[in-house]
Amino acid sequence: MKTRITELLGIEYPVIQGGMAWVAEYHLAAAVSEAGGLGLIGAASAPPEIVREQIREAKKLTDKPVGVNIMLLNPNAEEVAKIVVEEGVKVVTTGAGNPGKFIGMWKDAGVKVIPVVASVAMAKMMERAGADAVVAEGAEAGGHIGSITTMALVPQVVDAVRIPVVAAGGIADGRGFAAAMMLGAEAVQMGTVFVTAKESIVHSNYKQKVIAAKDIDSEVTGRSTGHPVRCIRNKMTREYLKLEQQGASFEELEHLTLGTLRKAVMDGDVVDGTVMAGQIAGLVKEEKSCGEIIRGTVAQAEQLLGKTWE
Ligand code: TUI
Repeated sequence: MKTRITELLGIEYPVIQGGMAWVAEYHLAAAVSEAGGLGLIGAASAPPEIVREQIREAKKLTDKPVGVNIMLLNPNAEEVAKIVVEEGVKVVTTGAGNPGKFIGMWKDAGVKVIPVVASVAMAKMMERAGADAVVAEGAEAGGHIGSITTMALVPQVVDAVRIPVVAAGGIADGRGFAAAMMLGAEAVQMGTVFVTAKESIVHSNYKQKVIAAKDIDSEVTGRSTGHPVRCIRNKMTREYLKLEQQGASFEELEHLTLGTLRKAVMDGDVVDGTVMAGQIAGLVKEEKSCGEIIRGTVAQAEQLLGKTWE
């Protein structure tokens, strides 16, 4: 299955795993890459030296390319940006901001650059800055999101840039994959479904929360702070939204969520923790291996599309 993305990245299937904070560590990333997709280590807010270790551990598990996602709200983003070059990482994706100031350094080092964008304007800006592709992520996605849906965003980004576009947000099977291809995407990025992967180290309480979620079980917190985050409804989101409605300050709201994603992912506290997941969680019904997820998605899409993207 060839697209400009499989060619660019040297991967078998046009499937990228989201660079999810705490979730996207080296076991998951290596398993996705081994299965023929592109696995990503999510640097999130991890200390830079931990990211270096993660990259080295992933390389012990697979010879295939594993990328790194750099979360640009992280005050250490610049240091992480340099570490990916030092460690010979072949592809970087970015989220939650404008990676413009790092793109030159990465291109000089031969690193492929794929910023995640949530608008046409940002996609065009990234193309001008030298990005190799963009991920157009719709507001169905989990975690930090923009405001436009995948269905509306992807074709508009496809028409606005010449570089290949990866669709993200609301995709968890071959139907979503096929739909993304019909919108003009050349690969998909999936997050939520990989949270529940057998190779994912996420606490089983978190996986079960995603598996049990229905279509309407996510909320968006932080709209008032400028950092909207989609997560599954629980005691934490109820408290957050109540405070937000009462006009709580940015600091108060930040304080409430500090360390709560870690608490859910690592300790399995899905009551007071933050359980980030996309709206497609309702479609995710069981734990599968990364290979089963990727091959199942691609096989279903192939049947639906009759390989029309070749
Ligand atoms: O980055 C993500 N998803 C994330 S990051 C994250 S960690 C976090 N936790 C709490 C609060 C905030 C972040 C959890 N999930 N997805 C990619 C993405 N990027 N979605 C939207 C954007 C985006 C938004 C604005 C990209 C660029 C942008 O540009 C604004 C600017 O700087 O001009």
